[in-house]
Formats: sequence, C-alpha cells, structure tokens
Amino acid sequence: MSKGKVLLSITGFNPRRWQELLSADREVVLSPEGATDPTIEYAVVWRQPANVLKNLPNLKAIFSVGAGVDHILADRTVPDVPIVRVVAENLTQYMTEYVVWRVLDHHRLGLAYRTQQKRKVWRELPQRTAADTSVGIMGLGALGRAAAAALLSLGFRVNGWSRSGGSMEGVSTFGGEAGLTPFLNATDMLVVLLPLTPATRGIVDYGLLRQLRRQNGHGATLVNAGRGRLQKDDDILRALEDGTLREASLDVFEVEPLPKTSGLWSHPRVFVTPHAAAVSDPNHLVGPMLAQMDAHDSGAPLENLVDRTAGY
Ligand code: NDP
Ligand code: OXD
Repeated sequence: MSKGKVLLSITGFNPRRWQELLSADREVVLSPEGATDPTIEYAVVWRQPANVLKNLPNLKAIFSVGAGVDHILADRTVPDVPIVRVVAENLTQYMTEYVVWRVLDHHRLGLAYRTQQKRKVWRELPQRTAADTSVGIMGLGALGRAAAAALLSLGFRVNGWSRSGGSMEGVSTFGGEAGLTPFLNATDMLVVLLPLTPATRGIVDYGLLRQLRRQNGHGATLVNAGRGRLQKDDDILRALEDGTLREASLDVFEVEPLPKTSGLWSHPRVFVTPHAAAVSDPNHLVGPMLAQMDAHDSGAPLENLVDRTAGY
C-alpha cells in the first residue's frame, strides 16, 4: 500500500532541501490539490498560509519544522490533529553554543575590549568570576536545560524559571507567577528560552527588566533567543539608556526581519543576530520525521507532542 502524501507548507525560506529529503520516502506536495485534498496525511510546516490545513479530511498530524509552534497556532483554523515539534540533539547543541557564546562574551567584557582595541587602548578591566555571576534561564525545557548544564560546567550559578518550577540538579528553580520576582531578583544575566504563548507574549518588558539584580551598580544583561514577541523592543532600548541593562544579545525581535529603522541595529551595547541561534537543519530532522510518520502509520504514538491548551 502506498504511503500517504506530505504537504510541505513553508513561507519565509526556500524549502527545496526539505522537499528533496522528504520525497525520498513519500510523495510531497507544496499545496493541496483542491481545498479538501484527501490524499494528504501529514503536513510539515513553517508559518503556513492561513486556512491551508483546515479542510484536509485525512490529515493525521502536523510536524513543525522548528522547536516552536507559535507560527502554526497563529492560524486559528488549524485542525485538531496532533502537532509534533522539533526536539533534536543538533538543534539543542546549536542553541547551547549560542547561549554559552553570548553569556561568555558579556561576562568576559567582549564589548568593552573590542571598543578598547578599536582605540588601541591597553587596559585591563576588572573581571568578575563565573561563580559570582548568576545566569537566570526563563524556560527550563529541552533547550533551557541543556544551556543550564553547559553554564553550570563553566562555573556559573544558574537559576531557572518555568511554568511548573520543575527541578534540575545544581540549578535554583522557580515556578509560575509567584516565582518570577524572586527568580529575577537573583539573576544578573537573563537568558530567555521561552515559547511564545498567550501567557508569555510581551513578558520581557521594562517592569520585568527592572527586577533583575544589578550588582555593584552594573546593569544586568539580557539574552533573548526564544521569540521576539516575548519582548518589547522599545522597553529594552529604554532599559539600556537608563542603566537598567548593561548589554543585550538579541536573536529575535518583535518584527522580523528587524526593520532598518530599529534603534537596536545601531545601539553600541546590543549584539544582533538574525534569528539564527539554532537553525533547523533538514539533513538532521527529516529522517526522524519520516520515521515518526511510518511508526505512527503502524500504530505507534507520536513523540514530542504539543500541548495545544498550553500552546507549546
Ligand atoms: P520546551 O517546550 O521544551 O520548554 C519550554 C519551557 O518554557 C518549559 O520549561 C516551560 O515550563 C516554560 N514555559 C512555557 N510557558 C511558560 C509560562 N507561561 N511561564 C513560565 N514558563 C513557561 O521548549 P524548547 O526548550 O524546546 O524551546 C523553547 C523555545 O525556543 C521554542 O518555543 C522557540 O520559540 C525557541 N527557539 C528559538 C530558536 C532560535 O533560533 N532563536 C530555535 C529553537 C527554538 P514547564 O517546564 O513547566 O513546561
Ligand atoms: C524554532 C526556531 O522554533 O528556529 O526552532 O525558531
């Protein structure tokens, strides 16, 4: 019996490699043949056009090309079938590298030394130890936990905030609304690895940044590699201007691509990357996706399912 077709519905980047790899095992279509195409059994999507999934009578599951699923659920017509998100070693490794890179650069005064180098200034700056620095990770899930483990191994103190407040060895964990202020008050460097959901949208605002610890009069540091709409770009600029924040590394923004008019591009204490912290590599991800489709067809449960009521 032939396998059901895969709808590959991608906007924002060229899906050619995804198509090639998926086609090795299943027929792939880039749009349904008619609004109610019965031949499509699986969808692989990134920011699919609105309504494209809504009337597929034999759709068994939707696979997100990324770890986040806000781009799928933004379309309210997405049918009530299981949604599978990416949890993969190579994506986790990329994110861990990004977090360690940015935390170490801020911690070891990379910005100040680069500025000195431009001016040919030979001056040693006072250096804090990792053990004196608390990194607080908002979102202690697959990515947050891996980043926490790497930071612990470098000697940082690590705090973690999540919905459940679930524990992790070596990490001071905090949960829910009640845990947020104590978590922030004990954090010098904030790393945001939350999903974008109705509960987290806009959470990284000026009021939240004010609650971070600012030791010895130094502003705190922000690293956001979660989602742009978790943060208020203007509040970050304000916090940088009044000393609430010392520096920021931002991989994600309220509007992407970051508009040329944004003050974040040229701010001397902001490090910008174009939503590149952890890319979804089809060479690593398509094989497991196809294997899950086959296993599901044989009756096995799907893995890495999204809890639609929570939105992640
Ligand atoms: P997980 O679902 O594994 O973890 C999410 C974490 O966030 C969990 O600890 C969860 O709490 C916590 N959380 C969710 N909602 C809330 C809330 N309302 N209050 C407090 N904590 C909350 O996700 P991943 O770690 O795999 O990925 C995290 C996000 O990273 C993705 O959703 C995506 O947006 C982003 N991402 C960005 C990339 C980039 O290149 N910039 C690449 C890949 C992902 P609990 O543990 O209690 O469930
Ligand atoms: C993801 C992303 O969610 O790339 O995986 O942002």
